[in-house]
Amino acid sequence: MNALRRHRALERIWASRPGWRGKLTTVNNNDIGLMFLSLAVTFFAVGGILAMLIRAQLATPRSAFMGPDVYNQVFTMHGTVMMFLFAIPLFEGLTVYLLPKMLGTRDLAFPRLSAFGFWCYAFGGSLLIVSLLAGIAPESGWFMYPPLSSTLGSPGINADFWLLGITFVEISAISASVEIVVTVLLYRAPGMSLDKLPIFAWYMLVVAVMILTGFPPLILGSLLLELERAFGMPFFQAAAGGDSILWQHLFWLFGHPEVYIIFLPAAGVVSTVLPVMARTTLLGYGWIVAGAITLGVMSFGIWVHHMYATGIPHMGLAFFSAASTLVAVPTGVQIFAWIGTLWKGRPEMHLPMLWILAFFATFVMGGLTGVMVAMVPFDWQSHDTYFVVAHLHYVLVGGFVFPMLAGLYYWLPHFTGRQRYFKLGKTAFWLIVLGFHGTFLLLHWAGLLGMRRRIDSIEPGSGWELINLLASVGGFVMAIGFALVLIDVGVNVAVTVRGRRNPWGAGTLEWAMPSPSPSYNLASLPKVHSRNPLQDDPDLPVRIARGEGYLGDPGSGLREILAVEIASGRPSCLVIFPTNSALPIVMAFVTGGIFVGMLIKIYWLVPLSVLGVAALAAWWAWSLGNRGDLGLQPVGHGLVLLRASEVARPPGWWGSLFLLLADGVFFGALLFGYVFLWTVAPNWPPPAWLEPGLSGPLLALGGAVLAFGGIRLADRAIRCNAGPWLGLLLSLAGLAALGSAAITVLARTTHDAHAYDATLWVVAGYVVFHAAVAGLMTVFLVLRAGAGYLSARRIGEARIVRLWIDYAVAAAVLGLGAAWLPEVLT
Ligand SMILES: [Cu+2]
Repeated sequence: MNALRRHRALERIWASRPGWRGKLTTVNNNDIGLMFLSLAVTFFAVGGILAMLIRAQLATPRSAFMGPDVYNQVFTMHGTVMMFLFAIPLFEGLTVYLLPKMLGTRDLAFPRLSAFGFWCYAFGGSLLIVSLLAGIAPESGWFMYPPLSSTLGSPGINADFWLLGITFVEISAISASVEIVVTVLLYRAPGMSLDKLPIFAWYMLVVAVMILTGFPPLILGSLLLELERAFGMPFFQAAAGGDSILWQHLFWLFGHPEVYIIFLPAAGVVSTVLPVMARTTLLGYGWIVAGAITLGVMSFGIWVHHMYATGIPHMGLAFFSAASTLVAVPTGVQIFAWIGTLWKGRPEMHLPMLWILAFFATFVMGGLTGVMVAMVPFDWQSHDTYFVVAHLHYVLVGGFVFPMLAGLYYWLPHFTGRQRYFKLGKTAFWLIVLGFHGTFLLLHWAGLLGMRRRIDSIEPGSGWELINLLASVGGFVMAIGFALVLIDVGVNVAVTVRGRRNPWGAGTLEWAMPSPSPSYNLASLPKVHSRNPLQDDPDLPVRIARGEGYLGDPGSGLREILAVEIASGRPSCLVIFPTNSALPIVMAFVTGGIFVGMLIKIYWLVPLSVLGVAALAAWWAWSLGNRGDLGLQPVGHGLVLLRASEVARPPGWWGSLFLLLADGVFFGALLFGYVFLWTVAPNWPPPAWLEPGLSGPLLALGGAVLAFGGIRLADRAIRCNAGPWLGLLLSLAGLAALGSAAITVLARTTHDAHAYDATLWVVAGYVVFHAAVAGLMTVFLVLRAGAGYLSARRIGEARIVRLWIDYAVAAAVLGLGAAWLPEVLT
């Protein structure tokens, strides 16, 4: 078979349906990546317009351009759109598009989950835009502190849009992260051991794990605040045993790691682009990986530096101040490695290189003001002033937007396969960089002169007028620059001539395919021997296209892909990917019912939508797997492998594991909140502790033993090719008992009397929910066993269900134990 016929055959297997309808049913990483990127850029434009409105309002003293109500919505939405609807989705889009290519594989793990994530983002984001257009947008600032965001400070529907819309969007961040982790761990070109990973993939792995551990506290916080607003459960009301500071903890437990979640993908772009621009290899690969991991871990220990002004004990202040300054060390390691790379190479001043230099200058300045605000006495002076606003824009624009522009111009030839001739890029570069510093360098001084953030007008005679006028001019210059970038890229996509395949002479595998890339990415999977396969073997693209790698024979008509062993990169099994489907968009739409039901207070829609999602998920999962043992399959070069459905730990098991990691962090944050209120909140202890009684603990204990033991009995039966019915039945009974034990807790408390009762409601509700999920999965397993999908070899599904049952048992023991503990102790 020649290269062209192979290309046509693979396109038939992997391509999306033509036209816009194809976009609704696509599960292909190229389409979904581009959809993510275009939507994120659209939101960037929205956020940018909002920024221009802010600068227009503040350009002159006592401006009548906007009233305070509108202004509150505008600055809240500017921050919200930029952080949640632009920065994170842009990173997701870039990763969905590039990661499989760089890893030398054909698609991202769980393609339908990618599509589901995208539609959740699109629907959730639109919800927020609707609120903006209707003039009922969130107005409490992008970090939504109660009581300003509770019914007291924001009685309308505004804050609900934020809490529900952002949580909806965050489903896409969680699902993208699960995919990214599993892709980096399992889906790579054969031979790509962990020490040969492209540096970009290391960064993405760290970021994805950070999202899985950093986003759940915010999802919890949003849920609690929404429950307080909708049902009067007083988590954040001091009079009823709540504490508004709890929100700040939950928010910044997310919010500080978020800063690094935004910075690290950009650092990944810099580490990828810089060596190519300097015509050399990256200096200190191991050090950079260690630096990124350290930064990821440390970022979870410093959230309190956003809360110095809330009356934290002095010991705590000293600890968090020291920890915050320490973060400069792993960041410094990366910066020195980059400088060293420049030093040993011969840098060429192409546009991506210019943007990296702008990043260096800006980000280092933002880092230094970061060390300043890490100091408690200085922070007390500058807290909530424009100094902090300027600092965060240096870090986020300098540390994210500039590197992403480097990445845009670096990968543009790959995205479009065309040559640039309309060279607006350099003009845009100077407008953006000068405009940016013109705006935000000056605003540091406004902050030091006492200008508070979020004020809707400045007074004549305050001494801030000239600074603000110049800052507004700078802001508009920057906006013109961004408009030029958009025009430049648009022209490049539309009219120019075809370019060379690898114009920069890069060594990573995304340049080993035609550009723009075909739907299947690689016609065959190469064997990898180093970090820069293309530099070792310039003929690699031709040999890949000729089908000389693995899976070069498209004869099966299926979407075939190889999974590898995590550390060594040796091929471990053959995975068949699902084809185009409308299921993801339908499921995202039904998921939307949960949020819209809460938003417009049609509460019956919520459980109905949850049931709908469960039914769709079951339908989704039913289509996987096979009814008979297929045995070893040839994948090329004489290698034979089992199908993923016939190994004990299929990719779905790993996906469940990392999803449960996020779930566990959510639950951990909930227990943290419980302990926090218990020890810190005024108006504790509550009027009475919950009495365990006898029936609840007995049910829980028996349930835990039955559920845990039952699934193991079933597992053994499946391995012996016997019927798993008894074990599954015992497991089901056990899960029912666990759920009932949690219901006894609900029955003994009233949800809105005290923050204590409200917390118990959420804890018990969490236990009931997980017992129900594990129970439904067990029923699913019963049906699958009956239909012949399980065998001694096809045990993977049972192992996935076992994971969820074990988690439900652990959550029940911990949660119910925490509910009954205080009464036992007193
Ligand atoms: Cu921070």
